[in-house]
Amino acid sequence: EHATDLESLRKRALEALTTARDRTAALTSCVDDRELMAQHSPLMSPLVWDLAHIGNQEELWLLRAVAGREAMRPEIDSVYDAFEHPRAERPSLPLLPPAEARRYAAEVRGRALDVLERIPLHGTRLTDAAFAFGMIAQHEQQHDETMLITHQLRKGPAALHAPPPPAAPADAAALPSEVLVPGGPFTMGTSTEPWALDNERPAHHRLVPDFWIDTVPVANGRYLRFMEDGGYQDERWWQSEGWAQVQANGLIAPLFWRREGGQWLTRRFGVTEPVRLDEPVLHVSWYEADAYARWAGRRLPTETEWEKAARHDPATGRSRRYPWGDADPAPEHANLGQRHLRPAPAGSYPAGQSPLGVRQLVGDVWEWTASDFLPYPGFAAFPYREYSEVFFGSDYKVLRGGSFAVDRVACRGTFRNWDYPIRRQIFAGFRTARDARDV
Ligand code: AVJ
Ligand code: FE
Repeated sequence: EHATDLESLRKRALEALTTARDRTAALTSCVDDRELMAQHSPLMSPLVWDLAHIGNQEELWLLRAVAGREAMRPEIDSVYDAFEHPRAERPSLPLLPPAEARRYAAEVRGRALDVLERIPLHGTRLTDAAFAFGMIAQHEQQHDETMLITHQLRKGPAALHAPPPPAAPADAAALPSEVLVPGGPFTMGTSTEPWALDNERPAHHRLVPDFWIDTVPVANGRYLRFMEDGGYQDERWWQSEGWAQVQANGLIAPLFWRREGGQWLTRRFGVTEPVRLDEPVLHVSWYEADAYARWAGRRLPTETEWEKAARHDPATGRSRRYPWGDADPAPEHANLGQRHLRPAPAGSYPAGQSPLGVRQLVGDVWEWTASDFLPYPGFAAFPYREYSEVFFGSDYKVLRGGSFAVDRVACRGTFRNWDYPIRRQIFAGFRTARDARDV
């Protein structure tokens, strides 16, 4: 039965790698070569850098580390090393031109699938090898989300198209605004999920007091009330670095919003449209989320609270893989995988709700949490320090849940994302919480 597990891991790896490559191809074939080479924002790499970096990481881990092969093109390693060159610098590097980058990534993939097929199914090394394939599929999907952000920042007419998500279910308007999550012990993180990354490990116990959490992510309509109440003009709601960012940049609304003819418009992948009041707010910084919460008399949930709301099953006391249970994400559970290029209305996806009725924890928008990105007790860097360890500390805030741009291979109840609290171009929104001790 061990062999069967490994065989199914192999099948999953093949499927995850193929899904990722199809998405990479879609994101890099919808614009011309000039646009692939261009830098659309100093915050982002040229798309063609992401493309060859995806291939280079795959070569490093699957061909060189797992299979012990020689470097195919040792001279390009430094160009595609994210730590050697910050994003702003990447357009001036000697990048492989689009056709060559595609050829390189395809050649690496051909060899990697060969390795996947031949790798012995017995022996301890396989577990690490199987992890490496999952890690590389997740890595490619993470860059596919990064490339989608580049598309969102790009000027000019739409290059990407997708059908909208389904309308909100009938009960969305009648949902309670918040849900009480009972305090007590709960298991955070995982030691058993095969493709969980180092920062999600190990499973450990945490104790949280009772707290209330929003049933759905904060929607544009509610965020507009903060704006109309002078939220961006009132220093009381802001942490000092956030207030400085508001002042320095004249912020009055989420990124991509614009006021015209008495209404708020937003631009999404090249198309301008009115802001929808029932849609989760998107493209706000951690400081904006934090200021909104303070204005509302609430706060952001901690990362522990978020994970308890998403994974704790009060009936069994067990932590599950997803809010809906242990089953892999299906389209009825969550808005994932760039199937729709926008969040679904707040209150959507009743089939994906937690046992306590919290909705849209996974998919739609990344959710800012109150927490800094820190290691769990017992953390061990794997397979390399630069994946997570070098980012631990107070510079980064944790985001949870995954956006509409995330593939299911790179999202779990335990999955942790992180970014600088000033970032607004990422597909991030939030929900709020409050202590229950006074109630
Ligand atoms: C986990 C999304 C913060 O994009 O910097 C990609 C993922 N790590 N290549 C990032 C990642 C290496 C990472 N985030
Ligand atoms: Fe990377």
